[in-house]
Amino acid sequence: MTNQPWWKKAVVYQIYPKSFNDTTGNGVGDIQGIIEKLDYLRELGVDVLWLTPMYKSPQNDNGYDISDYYDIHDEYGTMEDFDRLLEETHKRDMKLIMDIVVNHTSTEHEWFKQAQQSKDNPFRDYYIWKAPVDGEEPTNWQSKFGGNAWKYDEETGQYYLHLFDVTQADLNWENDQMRGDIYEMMRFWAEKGVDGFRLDVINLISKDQDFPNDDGSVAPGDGRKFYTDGPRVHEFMKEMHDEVFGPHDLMTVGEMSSTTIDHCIKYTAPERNELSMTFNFHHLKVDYPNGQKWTKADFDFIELKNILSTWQKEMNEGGGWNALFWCNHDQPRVLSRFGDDVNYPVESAKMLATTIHMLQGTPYIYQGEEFGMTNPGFETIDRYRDVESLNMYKEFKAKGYSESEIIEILKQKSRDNSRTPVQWNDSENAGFTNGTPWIDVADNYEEVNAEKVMREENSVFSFYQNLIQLRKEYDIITNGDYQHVTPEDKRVFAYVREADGEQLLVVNNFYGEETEFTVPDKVRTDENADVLISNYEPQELENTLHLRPYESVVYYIP
Ligand code: TEU
Repeated sequence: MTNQPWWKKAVVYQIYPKSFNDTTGNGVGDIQGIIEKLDYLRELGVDVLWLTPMYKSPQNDNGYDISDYYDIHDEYGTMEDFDRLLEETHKRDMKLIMDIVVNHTSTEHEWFKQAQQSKDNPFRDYYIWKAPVDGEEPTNWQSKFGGNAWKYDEETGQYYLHLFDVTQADLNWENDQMRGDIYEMMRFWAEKGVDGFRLDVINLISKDQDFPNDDGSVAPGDGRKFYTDGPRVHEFMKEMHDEVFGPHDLMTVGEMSSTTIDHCIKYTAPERNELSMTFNFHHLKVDYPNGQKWTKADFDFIELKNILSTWQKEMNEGGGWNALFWCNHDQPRVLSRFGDDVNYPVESAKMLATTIHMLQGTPYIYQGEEFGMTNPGFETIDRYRDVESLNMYKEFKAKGYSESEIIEILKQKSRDNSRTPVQWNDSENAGFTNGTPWIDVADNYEEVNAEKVMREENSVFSFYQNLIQLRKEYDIITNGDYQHVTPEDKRVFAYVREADGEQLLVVNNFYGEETEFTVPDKVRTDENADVLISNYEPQELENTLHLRPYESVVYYIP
């Protein structure tokens, strides 16, 4: 394939610096710690590293609350360290993308401090301020972290909007000068040589300027329809592209909260000049019964397959491009969520990896996923750290839930699940730190750690290496059409990819019981089929396949 952007065949690795590798002993990961692990990442075979925010920040939301876009947070190191990280990454033929948070800043950002001083301060209009309505909040919109999304400022008698934490004030994208300052900041990083950006909740930046109350048709005070994929969002994305991404030839991935396929096609269709690709979360809400995250629930397997399949098909038809992922720093560990981390940790980790890596799009691996990290199962509230978990705990206590009911939910759903330190080896604190880690290491680090896994044959790590290489070798993984062939099957998720007369059959048993799979007629079983990868001793392609627990197998039919 000529003229194809390089990132269509790339695999990205997400680093959550706070939990990655600590070299100073302060219990928090740092830039030097990332540099130490670059050879490991090179060995895995990933092309791009995405770093979650490392800018100066009071860390109320672990760096998604930025107080200075032009500086590095002290605990992580200095700008010189960052420059060296960039250089060392490039030396190893990998690229580096930064996380850019421009829906909001920390209330400790200089702009907000200025804005708070008076109604006529030149920075006032960089944020969204409203007078009280009947002595109360201007709208009933809820913050994503709980409570009303407006905070009253005593000094100036108005409310400011915060869709997330009260210390994360939403920026006013209607303000031209603010937008200009943001683009200038992005150019600062691009000129340093970073290869792209992951853009935090970028589809929330354009708000309905009428600021209506929500009628509660989805959930009380939901509010999302007034700012999700809002009125001017595509105009802003195009502007950002023309001002920054285009001239610097950047790879960009937008994090899209509660978005639609139509919008994601618009964000990513090349001729529209907005973004390279988008993350959406619909497939990660299949264990949110009635849209409720905070309930302990099994996942809906049929729903999971159908959502992934619809996105595959329609994004392809519309000329859009998906970012593929199971996990990030906001999600529980996928092995604990959709696999079996007790009885079949290795088989199910590999099966899940195959499922996502054989789809069309750009795959993302979240730190530790490549050797099978799990949820830590923290049993007491003092082990949880995330602002969202702690707010939920308070809210549910007030609603009358018992301690154990709340813990059971947090154990399954909390964002802390994926934020425990990376388990490098079986020494104290899993080799993450010589000090006291900011969040506890999961208890299973002696059985599950990178060093141990890398010594084993047929490990989860080597399986990921193989999947990454297959994407490089077989164009069909990048370009093939997609067809889901098991919409009703209660155990199997199988799909067929096709391009230029070639076929790829991807078969995954999502359960711990044996099952049978009848190969659909369209798949040419009479031809010589190669097994590209499997998590068991490979079986030949027959009309009926007997699948072992969590068995996963990919056939290539030339
Ligand atoms: O997350 C956006 C977001 O809406 C979520 O994934 C959110 O964490 C989830 O709905 C809560 O259940 C991004 C970042 O990835 C996240 O870490 C930040 O906290 C958030 O934006 C605010 O910047």
